[in-house]
Amino acid sequence: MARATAPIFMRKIDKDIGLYLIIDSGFTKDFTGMTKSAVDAGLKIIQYRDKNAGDAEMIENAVKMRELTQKSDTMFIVNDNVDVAVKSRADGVHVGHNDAGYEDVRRMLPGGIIGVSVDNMEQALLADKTGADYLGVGPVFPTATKPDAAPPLGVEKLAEIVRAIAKPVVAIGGINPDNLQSVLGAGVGGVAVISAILSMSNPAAEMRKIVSKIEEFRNINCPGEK
Ligand code: TZP
Ligand code: MG
Repeated sequence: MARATAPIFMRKIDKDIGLYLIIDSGFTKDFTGMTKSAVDAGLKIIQYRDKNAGDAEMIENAVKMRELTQKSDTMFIVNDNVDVAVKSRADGVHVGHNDAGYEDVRRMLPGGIIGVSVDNMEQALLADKTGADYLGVGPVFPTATKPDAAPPLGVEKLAEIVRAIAKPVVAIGGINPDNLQSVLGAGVGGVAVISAILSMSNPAAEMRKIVSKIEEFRNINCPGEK
């Protein structure tokens, strides 16, 4: 269902995130096509991740992605670059646990959603205490997408973090339709995916497949919760 008016910086994140698609410039340049597919698939969040473009190019792409998500229920998050998030009027920004203090990010993006990447319990507790709105935890499994990522933490440690943190947790790293169930079993609210969607010949079909697998899992394991 489309929102009548989606106030900028007023969307709140709830725990049931489902598939969180990261549209990464290392895999696609079709930012608008992927955004449209994500909106059509009913995703609650997408993220624009671009490690190569300069600010001007990122802003240009982000503004288009913002426009396509604005009147939908899909929230739009920018990776790393708070300035791009502000200028594109994104719903929020996703930063690393050792990026500039979230206080500064909060000041630049008042009311915006701040996601923080963590790879262990200590970082998770700190990010929770210092005001992250949701945590990205991973890599859960080995992944070639982020060569400088920490060693994979596995689903057991992921589950421990989920139990310790009241905020929404999104798992990331090497997640695909085959291992999805084990990640959901750890109790996460969302699963962030890059390569298992964007490297496929039909990314839209892959999005729908993962969305329906998540729904199937929830119907079996959390009946009555909607
Ligand atoms: N942070 C931790 S792992 C990762 C990021 C950005 C990459 C996830 O990509 P993929 O292709 O879904 O493993
Ligand atoms: Mg980062």
